[in-house]
Amino acid sequence: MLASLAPRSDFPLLAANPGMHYLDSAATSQKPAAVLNAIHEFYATANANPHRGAYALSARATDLYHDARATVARFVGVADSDCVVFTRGTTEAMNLVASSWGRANVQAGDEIVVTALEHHANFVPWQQLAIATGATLRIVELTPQQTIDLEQLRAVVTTRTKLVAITHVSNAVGAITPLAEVVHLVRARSAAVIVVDGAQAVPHLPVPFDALGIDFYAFSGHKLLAPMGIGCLIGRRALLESMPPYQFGGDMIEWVRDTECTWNVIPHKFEAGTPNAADAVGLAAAIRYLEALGMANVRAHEVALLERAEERVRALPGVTVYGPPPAQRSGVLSFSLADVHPHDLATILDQHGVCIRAGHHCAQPLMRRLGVSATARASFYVYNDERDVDALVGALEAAQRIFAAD
Ligand code: C6P
Repeated sequence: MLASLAPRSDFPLLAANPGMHYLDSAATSQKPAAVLNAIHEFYATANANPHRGAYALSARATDLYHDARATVARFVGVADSDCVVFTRGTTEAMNLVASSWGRANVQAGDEIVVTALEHHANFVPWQQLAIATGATLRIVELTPQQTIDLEQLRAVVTTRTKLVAITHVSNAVGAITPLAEVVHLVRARSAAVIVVDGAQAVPHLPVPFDALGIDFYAFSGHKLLAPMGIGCLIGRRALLESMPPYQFGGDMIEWVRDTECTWNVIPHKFEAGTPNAADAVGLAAAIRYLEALGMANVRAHEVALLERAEERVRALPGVTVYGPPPAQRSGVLSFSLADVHPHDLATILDQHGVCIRAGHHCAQPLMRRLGVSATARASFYVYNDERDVDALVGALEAAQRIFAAD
């Protein structure tokens, strides 16, 4: 019996629901008490508006916010913590780059490269930027195992390419992109800026931003045990410094004159308004929790669970599993069951206490290429164990019996 990596008792929601098999961590993860307590502690002992007060309480809030940024920088391999911009999540980070860097640098005749594997958050901002600027959107197709076709990428990237937007890990099928190869290939052909969607990677894999040599990287806290509403854009200093602000208001200015403004330094230039300091502190607590587990252990645990789940799910009649083999995926098992609509399947599984996501997973370009409108997706994380796999398989068998009787 494969035990969970993190004790279920660390997670109040799971502890309160012993019969629940939560297999939807790719949508959002459950939160350990350590994270909930850190947020409570911020409001109970340090609540003041960061960067605004001359009094000690405000200085404490500012310090905690600053420490949270330093913790993120350490976790994702960024030496210069000023290059970490807090956002609401991956979606806002991508929109920031598209609106700020994109509007300032992309024009008619340029090309923007995306892939057919992208979540809408890393597809629609670039599609809309292309429409607004007259640039051409080029879409890299996939291999039969739903990984990015690197030969296609090689063919599509040229000196006209201004930006390449690519996912580190697919949310819909879990495929991991070999980023080092992508960077090598893009750099050899163009001066394009490389933007990476790390929403499904940072919770599961060690991510060394500086060593990867990419330009922008985005992720969401809520998928790595942290609260919703906090995430990050990481960028190279020179790029961030060259970019115009994305939103205007408090904290992002240096001087405001009647007819013009000058801007604060990075990262503040991109953090207009009162920051989400409490959730940044929660994100730092989540990172410390994951660091204590060890990211190599997190990865090994997920692969072990995924291999067991996949072997047993594949053995069921009428099952199609999407994506490459488990060793090339994060903790995602995306599948369909003969003629059963994934939404019906998810509803039956819910009656057995098994929570999975069914739908297009905000990846409609991929679904179109798969020739389906939706898939069922089970996703594993540190609190899952083999009993969750047993429950998933048992519930799928029950669903098959119901549909066979119809
Ligand atoms: N994917 C899923 O169930 P936000 O909503 O900004 O935190 O993250 C958006 C996002 C961007 N990229 C990838 C690869 C993602 O997986 C997500 C969020 C969830 O797959 C909700 S649609």
